[in-house]
Amino acid sequence: MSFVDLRSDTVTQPTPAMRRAIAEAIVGDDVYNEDPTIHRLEAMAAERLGKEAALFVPSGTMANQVAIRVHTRAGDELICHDGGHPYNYEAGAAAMFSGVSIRALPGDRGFLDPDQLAATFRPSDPHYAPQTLVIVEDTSNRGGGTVHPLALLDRLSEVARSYGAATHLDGARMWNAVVASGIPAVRRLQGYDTVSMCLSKGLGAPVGSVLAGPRAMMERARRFRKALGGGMRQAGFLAAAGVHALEHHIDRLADDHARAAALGGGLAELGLPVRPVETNMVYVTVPDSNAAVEHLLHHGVKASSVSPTELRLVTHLDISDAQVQHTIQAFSTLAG
Ligand code: TLP
Repeated sequence: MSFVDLRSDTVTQPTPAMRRAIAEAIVGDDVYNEDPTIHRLEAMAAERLGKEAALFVPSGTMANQVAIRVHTRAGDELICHDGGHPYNYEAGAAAMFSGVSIRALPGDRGFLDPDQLAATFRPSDPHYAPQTLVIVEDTSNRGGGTVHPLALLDRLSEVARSYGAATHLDGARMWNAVVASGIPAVRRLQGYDTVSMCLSKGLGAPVGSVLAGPRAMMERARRFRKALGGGMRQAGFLAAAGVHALEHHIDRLADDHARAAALGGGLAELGLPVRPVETNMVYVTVPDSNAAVEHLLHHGVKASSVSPTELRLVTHLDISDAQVQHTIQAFSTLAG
């Protein structure tokens, strides 16, 4: 049975064209800094993100962790949303590798509140951990695939800077935010020192993320990437998929957004509470999420349970209009 897999946008298969790009990649040993395809990807990413330099890493988690290590010292505190990825889904790595604690703040739709952020900063005092880093996630995954308004993005980075903290944007799905908002990436990211961007989510590459920022910081980041085991030798095969993704799979994210909107609309028509759909994620409330996952599986649909009463469904490159309709159909028997 072939499933409609809506668990995440990480589940995509490389397209035939992407597979050709991978097969034909010219590669070299990247630990010697000699892989031309990685150099190409890093140059492209730096340019498109409006940063001086970029570094190819195996995962979004490593991109975030290398960024945290670059911006902080052991004993520091970083601030992020309480739904933020480093706080919830990175296996405690910020404590493990950087020795930092995390202060997690609540906020609607996955957004930090600038006033609350400002109020969170404490004076310099031997009692307090230095608060040296603020992480903003755009789109916000747990917030509902939500897109920060530009003024909020700018304001949050200004507040952080005014208290002397560095800023990192977890842009695992930043291209979804760019496409949904119509605001260029360089502008959206302007206030942030570093940015992580995933090639393996909506963009459809099998592996890989990029961290971008000031050149000197990226040179230090290269050392931390090595320390974490992320020096990958002839990884140009993976970077080739990333180059292909940046060239061909950004504009089409609008299709994923349209399909998520159609799916959300269809589920709402069935009477299920659905959070407003902003990008490629649909969060729907059900009476019992584990039972719903089982029911959907039985009808050929894979979904993620994110709480006892909520499911997450994510559209991506391998989801068609017909599969959206099939999914609504599968929910209709659940609702009935
Ligand atoms: N998110 C995954 C799960 O880990 C939850 C998903 O299916 O959404 N930042 C954000 C905002 C993410 O959503 C993710 C992955 C990451 C970082 C980490 O990326 P990877 O999986 O490449 O380490």
